[in-house]
Amino acid sequence: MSEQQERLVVAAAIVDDLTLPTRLLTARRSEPPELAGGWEFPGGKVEAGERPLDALHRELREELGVAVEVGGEITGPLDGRWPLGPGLTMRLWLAVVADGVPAPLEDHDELRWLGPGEWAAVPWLPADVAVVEALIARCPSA
Ligand code: 9L3
Ligand code: MG
Repeated sequence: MSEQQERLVVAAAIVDDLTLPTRLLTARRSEPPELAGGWEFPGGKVEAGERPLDALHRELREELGVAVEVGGEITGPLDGRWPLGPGLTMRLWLAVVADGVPAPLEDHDELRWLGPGEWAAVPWLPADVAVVEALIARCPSA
């Protein structure tokens, strides 16, 4: 697969506070069957012609019913992106809820706020584990 055909996924680490986060929102996937039961950072694929941050706001509105304020990006090892699998990479930003109360409207069957010391305490999707570790390292109050 050529570089141009790589699909980009965007996701958010939704926290309670952008400066000193102590709580992190995680979402349990309900589909597809091979990913169901795994916890993830909510988000999804960027559509053709869509800007990554526009896609992030769209996905969070669709999946959780919230508007967010986006903070800093948590960059990964692939030119800032995180590897997800063949032909798929992810960009991820810190965010806080600006409007609405998160609810599992689409693709998830449960949401959970993880408190200090709990951020790694759910079975994250394998691809998200390295991101959680980077996030914990960056947030001393996690
Ligand atoms: N994925 C992995 N971790 C995440 C997200 C949002 C997505 N935090 C993977 C799961 C799917 C693919 O990326 O294989 C596309 O995600 P979606 O559009 O089905 O949410
Ligand atoms: Mg999604």
